[in-house]
Amino acid sequence: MKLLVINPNTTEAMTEAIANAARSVAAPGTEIVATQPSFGPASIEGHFDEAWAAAGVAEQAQLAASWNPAATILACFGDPGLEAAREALQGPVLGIAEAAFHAASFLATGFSVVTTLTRTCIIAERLVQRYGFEHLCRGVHGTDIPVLALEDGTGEVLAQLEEASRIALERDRSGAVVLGCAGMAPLCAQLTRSLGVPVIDGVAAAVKMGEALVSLGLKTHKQGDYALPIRKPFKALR
Ligand code: 5HY
Repeated sequence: MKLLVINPNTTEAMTEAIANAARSVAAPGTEIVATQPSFGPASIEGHFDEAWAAAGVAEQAQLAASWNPAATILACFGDPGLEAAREALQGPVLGIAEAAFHAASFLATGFSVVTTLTRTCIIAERLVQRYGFEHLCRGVHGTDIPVLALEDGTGEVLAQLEEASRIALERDRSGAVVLGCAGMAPLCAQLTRSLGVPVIDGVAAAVKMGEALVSLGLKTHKQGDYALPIRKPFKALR
Protein backbone atom coordinates (compact mmCIF):
# COMPACT_ATOMS: atom_id res chain seq x y z
CA MET A 1 0.00 0.00 0.00
CA LYS A 2 1.02 3.64 -0.52
CA LEU A 3 0.62 6.00 2.46
CA LEU A 4 0.81 9.76 2.07
CA VAL A 5 2.47 11.63 4.94
CA ILE A 6 1.92 15.38 4.82
CA ASN A 7 4.19 17.63 6.87
CA PRO A 8 1.97 20.74 7.08
CA ASN A 9 4.93 23.06 7.61
CA THR A 10 7.37 23.95 4.81
CA THR A 11 10.70 22.82 6.34
CA GLU A 12 12.08 20.16 4.02
CA ALA A 13 14.51 18.77 6.60
CA MET A 14 11.56 18.17 8.93
CA THR A 15 9.57 16.51 6.15
CA GLU A 16 12.51 14.16 5.61
CA ALA A 17 12.85 13.43 9.35
CA ILE A 18 9.13 12.69 9.56
CA ALA A 19 9.33 10.46 6.48
CA ASN A 20 12.23 8.54 8.02
CA ALA A 21 10.26 8.08 11.25
CA ALA A 22 7.28 6.82 9.26
CA ARG A 23 9.44 4.46 7.16
CA SER A 24 11.10 3.06 10.30
CA VAL A 25 7.76 1.60 11.48
CA ALA A 26 6.00 0.97 8.16
CA ALA A 27 5.29 -2.65 7.23
CA PRO A 28 7.41 -4.21 4.44
CA GLY A 29 4.61 -3.73 1.87
CA THR A 30 4.01 -0.08 2.75
CA GLU A 31 5.49 2.74 0.67
CA ILE A 32 5.67 6.16 2.38
CA VAL A 33 5.21 9.22 0.15
CA ALA A 34 6.06 12.42 2.06
CA THR A 35 5.01 15.91 0.99
CA GLN A 36 4.66 19.44 2.35
CA PRO A 37 2.68 22.48 1.15
CA SER A 38 4.07 24.72 -1.61
CA PHE A 39 3.39 27.72 0.66
CA GLY A 40 3.08 28.47 4.36
CA PRO A 41 5.11 28.78 7.58
CA ALA A 42 8.42 27.00 8.22
CA SER A 43 6.94 25.78 11.50
CA ILE A 44 3.49 25.78 13.07
CA GLU A 45 3.45 27.43 16.49
CA GLY A 46 0.06 29.04 17.01
CA HIS A 47 -3.39 29.76 15.59
CA PHE A 48 -2.17 31.94 12.70
CA ASP A 49 0.34 29.31 11.54
CA GLU A 50 -2.36 26.65 11.89
CA ALA A 51 -4.65 28.56 9.54
CA TRP A 52 -1.99 28.65 6.82
CA ALA A 53 -1.09 25.00 7.50
CA ALA A 54 -4.69 23.88 7.09
CA ALA A 55 -4.78 25.53 3.65
CA GLY A 56 -1.50 23.81 2.80
CA VAL A 57 -2.93 20.45 3.84
CA ALA A 58 -5.98 21.10 1.65
CA GLU A 59 -3.61 21.85 -1.28
CA GLN A 60 -1.67 18.61 -0.76
CA ALA A 61 -4.83 16.54 -0.27
CA GLN A 62 -6.30 17.94 -3.49
CA LEU A 63 -3.09 17.03 -5.38
CA ALA A 64 -3.05 13.54 -3.85
CA ALA A 65 -6.68 12.88 -4.82
CA SER A 66 -5.36 12.17 -8.34
CA TRP A 67 -3.48 9.08 -7.12
CA ASN A 68 -5.70 8.28 -4.14
CA PRO A 69 -3.35 7.22 -1.31
CA ALA A 70 -4.47 4.14 0.63
CA ALA A 71 -4.30 6.31 3.79
CA THR A 72 -3.01 9.78 4.66
CA ILE A 73 -1.25 11.00 7.80
CA LEU A 74 -1.18 14.68 8.81
CA ALA A 75 2.16 15.02 10.63
CA CYS A 76 1.51 18.11 12.75
CA PHE A 77 0.21 17.92 16.30
CA GLY A 78 -2.54 20.42 15.64
CA ASP A 79 -4.04 18.04 13.03
CA PRO A 80 -4.59 21.08 10.75
CA GLY A 81 -6.93 20.59 7.80
CA LEU A 82 -8.03 17.14 8.98
CA GLU A 83 -11.68 17.47 7.96
CA ALA A 84 -10.76 19.09 4.63
CA ALA A 85 -8.41 16.23 3.82
CA ARG A 86 -11.12 13.70 4.71
CA GLU A 87 -13.46 15.42 2.24
CA ALA A 88 -10.89 15.43 -0.54
CA LEU A 89 -9.60 11.86 -0.14
CA GLN A 90 -11.09 8.33 -0.24
CA GLY A 91 -8.73 6.55 2.13
CA PRO A 92 -8.57 7.09 5.91
CA VAL A 93 -6.97 10.36 7.02
CA LEU A 94 -5.35 10.39 10.46
CA GLY A 95 -4.01 13.33 12.42
CA ILE A 96 -1.03 12.47 14.63
CA ALA A 97 -2.65 13.97 17.72
CA GLU A 98 -5.85 11.95 17.35
CA ALA A 99 -3.87 8.78 16.64
CA ALA A 100 -1.55 9.35 19.62
CA PHE A 101 -4.47 9.98 22.01
CA HIS A 102 -6.11 6.71 20.92
CA ALA A 103 -2.86 4.79 21.30
CA ALA A 104 -2.30 6.21 24.81
CA SER A 105 -5.86 5.32 25.78
CA PHE A 106 -5.08 1.61 25.31
CA LEU A 107 -2.00 1.77 27.55
CA ALA A 108 -2.75 3.81 30.68
CA THR A 109 -5.61 5.24 32.72
CA GLY A 110 -4.13 8.69 32.17
CA PHE A 111 -1.63 10.33 29.84
CA SER A 112 0.31 13.60 29.69
CA VAL A 113 1.10 15.60 26.57
CA VAL A 114 4.53 17.22 26.36
CA THR A 115 4.73 19.74 23.55
CA THR A 116 6.76 22.67 22.23
CA LEU A 117 5.87 26.33 22.90
CA THR A 118 3.60 26.88 25.89
CA ARG A 119 1.42 29.12 23.70
CA THR A 120 0.44 26.03 21.63
CA CYS A 121 -0.84 24.10 24.68
CA ILE A 122 -4.35 25.49 24.13
CA ILE A 123 -4.40 23.94 20.66
CA ALA A 124 -3.61 20.50 22.11
CA GLU A 125 -6.15 21.02 24.92
CA ARG A 126 -8.86 21.83 22.38
CA LEU A 127 -7.97 18.68 20.41
CA VAL A 128 -8.30 16.62 23.62
CA GLN A 129 -11.81 18.05 24.01
CA ARG A 130 -12.71 17.68 20.33
CA TYR A 131 -11.67 14.01 20.31
CA GLY A 132 -13.32 13.24 23.65
CA PHE A 133 -10.26 12.40 25.74
CA GLU A 134 -10.74 14.83 28.66
CA HIS A 135 -11.23 11.86 31.01
CA LEU A 136 -7.80 10.44 30.08
CA CYS A 137 -5.60 13.44 29.33
CA ARG A 138 -4.34 14.63 32.71
CA GLY A 139 -2.24 17.53 31.51
CA VAL A 140 -0.70 19.34 28.54
CA HIS A 141 2.79 20.74 29.20
CA GLY A 142 4.85 23.17 27.12
CA THR A 143 8.65 23.04 27.09
CA ASP A 144 9.21 26.25 25.12
CA ILE A 145 11.44 24.35 22.73
CA PRO A 146 10.82 25.90 19.29
CA VAL A 147 9.67 23.34 16.71
CA LEU A 148 12.72 23.82 14.50
CA ALA A 149 15.09 23.52 17.47
CA LEU A 150 14.07 19.86 17.66
CA GLU A 151 15.87 19.22 14.39
CA ASP A 152 19.33 19.58 15.80
CA GLY A 153 18.46 16.63 18.07
CA THR A 154 21.14 17.81 20.51
CA GLY A 155 21.44 16.12 23.87
CA GLU A 156 20.18 19.36 25.40
CA VAL A 157 16.80 19.10 23.65
CA LEU A 158 16.49 15.45 24.65
CA ALA A 159 17.39 16.29 28.27
CA GLN A 160 14.80 19.10 28.30
CA LEU A 161 12.10 16.77 26.98
CA GLU A 162 13.03 14.06 29.45
CA GLU A 163 12.90 16.47 32.40
CA ALA A 164 9.57 17.96 31.28
CA SER A 165 8.15 14.44 30.85
CA ARG A 166 9.27 13.38 34.33
CA ILE A 167 7.62 16.46 35.87
CA ALA A 168 4.46 15.88 33.84
CA LEU A 169 4.21 12.21 34.81
CA GLU A 170 4.64 13.04 38.48
CA ARG A 171 2.39 16.12 38.55
CA ASP A 172 -0.39 14.45 36.53
CA ARG A 173 0.03 10.99 38.05
CA SER A 174 -0.23 9.71 34.49
CA GLY A 175 1.11 6.49 33.00
CA ALA A 176 2.08 7.52 29.48
CA VAL A 177 3.52 10.47 27.56
CA VAL A 178 2.23 11.71 24.22
CA LEU A 179 4.84 13.69 22.24
CA GLY A 180 3.22 16.93 21.14
CA CYS A 181 5.17 17.54 17.94
CA ALA A 182 5.97 15.54 14.82
CA GLY A 183 9.54 16.77 15.14
CA MET A 184 9.92 14.75 18.36
CA ALA A 185 9.44 11.46 16.51
CA PRO A 186 13.18 10.66 16.25
CA LEU A 187 13.53 11.07 20.05
CA CYS A 188 10.70 8.68 21.01
CA ALA A 189 12.81 5.52 21.45
CA GLN A 190 15.36 7.23 23.68
CA LEU A 191 12.65 8.84 25.81
CA THR A 192 10.88 5.49 26.17
CA ARG A 193 14.06 3.91 27.46
CA SER A 194 14.90 6.70 29.91
CA LEU A 195 11.37 7.28 31.24
CA GLY A 196 10.33 3.65 31.58
CA VAL A 197 6.71 4.38 30.57
CA PRO A 198 4.95 4.23 27.18
CA VAL A 199 5.95 7.28 25.10
CA ILE A 200 3.77 7.72 22.04
CA ASP A 201 4.93 9.39 18.84
CA GLY A 202 1.87 10.29 16.80
CA VAL A 203 3.66 9.78 13.47
CA ALA A 204 4.35 6.11 14.22
CA ALA A 205 0.91 5.59 15.78
CA ALA A 206 -0.84 7.12 12.78
CA VAL A 207 1.17 5.06 10.26
CA LYS A 208 0.29 1.78 11.99
CA MET A 209 -3.35 2.74 12.53
CA GLY A 210 -3.57 3.78 8.89
CA GLU A 211 -2.14 0.43 7.81
CA ALA A 212 -4.62 -1.36 10.09
CA LEU A 213 -7.64 0.48 8.68
CA VAL A 214 -6.49 -0.17 5.10
CA SER A 215 -5.87 -3.86 5.82
CA LEU A 216 -9.45 -4.05 7.17
CA GLY A 217 -10.66 -2.58 3.87
CA LEU A 218 -12.00 0.51 5.69
CA LYS A 219 -12.25 3.91 3.98
CA THR A 220 -13.66 7.35 4.80
CA HIS A 221 -17.43 7.72 4.58
CA LYS A 222 -17.96 9.60 1.30
CA GLN A 223 -21.53 10.80 1.72
CA GLY A 224 -22.79 13.83 3.66
CA ASP A 225 -20.17 16.14 5.08
CA TYR A 226 -17.25 13.96 3.93
CA ALA A 227 -18.50 13.75 0.33
CA LEU A 228 -16.00 15.05 -2.21
CA PRO A 229 -15.71 18.87 -2.19
CA ILE A 230 -18.17 20.74 -4.41
CA ARG A 231 -16.32 21.82 -7.56
CA LYS A 232 -16.34 25.62 -8.09
CA PRO A 233 -14.19 28.44 -9.51
CA PHE A 234 -11.13 28.97 -7.30
CA LYS A 235 -8.81 31.98 -7.28
CA ALA A 236 -5.25 30.86 -6.50
CA LEU A 237 -2.85 32.51 -4.03
CA ARG A 238 -0.93 35.34 -5.70
C1 5HY B 1 4.14 20.06 14.64
N1 5HY B 1 4.18 22.34 14.72
O1 5HY B 1 3.95 18.87 14.94
C2 5HY B 1 3.60 21.21 15.42
C3 5HY B 1 3.93 21.14 16.85
C4 5HY B 1 3.30 22.29 17.61
O2 5HY B 1 5.42 22.64 12.79
N2 5HY B 1 4.79 20.57 13.59
C5 5HY B 1 4.85 21.91 13.63
O3 5HY B 1 4.02 22.92 18.36
O4 5HY B 1 2.09 22.49 17.44
